[in-house]
Amino acid sequence: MKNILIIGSVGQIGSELTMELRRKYGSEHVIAGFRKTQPSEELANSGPLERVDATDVERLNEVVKKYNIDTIYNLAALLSAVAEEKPQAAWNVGVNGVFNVLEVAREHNCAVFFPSSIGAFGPTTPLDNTPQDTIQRPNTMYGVTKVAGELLSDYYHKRFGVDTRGLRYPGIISSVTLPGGGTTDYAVEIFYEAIKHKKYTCPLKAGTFLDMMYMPDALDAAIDLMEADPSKFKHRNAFNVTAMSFDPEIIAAEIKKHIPEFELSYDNDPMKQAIAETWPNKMDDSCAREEWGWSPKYVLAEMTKDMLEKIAVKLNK
Ligand code: AKB
Repeated sequence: MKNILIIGSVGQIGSELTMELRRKYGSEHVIAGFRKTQPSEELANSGPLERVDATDVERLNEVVKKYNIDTIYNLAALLSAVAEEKPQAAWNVGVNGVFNVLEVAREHNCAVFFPSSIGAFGPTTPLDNTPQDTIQRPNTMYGVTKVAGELLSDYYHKRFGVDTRGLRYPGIISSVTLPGGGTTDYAVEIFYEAIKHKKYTCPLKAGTFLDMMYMPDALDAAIDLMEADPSKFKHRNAFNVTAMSFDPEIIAAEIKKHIPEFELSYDNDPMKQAIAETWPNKMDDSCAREEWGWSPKYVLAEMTKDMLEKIAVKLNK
């Protein structure tokens, strides 16, 4: 039986992953770890909650021992734009926190999931069909922490046999919890503004292509990877995974099919634009497909329809 700890259970991915894991493994086996932000009622009422901070190794040890944890999903991180505002905090959570989690996992024999990102690539990476194994020289603090996390995860597996596994997530589009301070956030905000005001002002320029994925696929990717038979792995951490690639014009055109009056305008955010231009236009995720059967279910059309329906219900529109 799995006993799972989610660090960062109130974040964009954590809030939905915790509920999905509770459905799958039973609520009492999935501990929602949170730091400052109070968990939603749904999260709080559906299973155990613990205050855990990846940067506090003693507390981490205590919780892992208390619940006999065997699997840790470490989702704590500052997203790319916020990390540029607070580089020291981003390093502390994204590198020291990852190190603490791996140390605790080594001591207590836990498997660890680490979410890396398209942010682990940089200006010298091939932007089209970005290979699994390629140049990684990111020029953002977020990217630096993600590359460090990938390497630390590989190191702990090779050196100590810790069962580390991870993905390079693209921008995640979801309707439950808003992302906070990422470069790809526009692809979520556009849906709220389309429903509320039938228009959206985009911080990224037309022609800025980025990989994206709908939340149900992001959850499946994490859970399927953690359940996969490792005998087929040639890689282990940091699998490229993607589901779609679009620019602001393409997603706006898809929204217009449902809301014909929808209008897109631009007000460029130079920092987000500079970050986006160093990230892949589209990753090659064939290693994930071959080594553990990755296959996304949602492409642009289905994702857009589902998002518009869910956000309309959420906003009572
Ligand atoms: C961000 O934009 O910072 C994240 C990511 C792609 O890792 N959504």
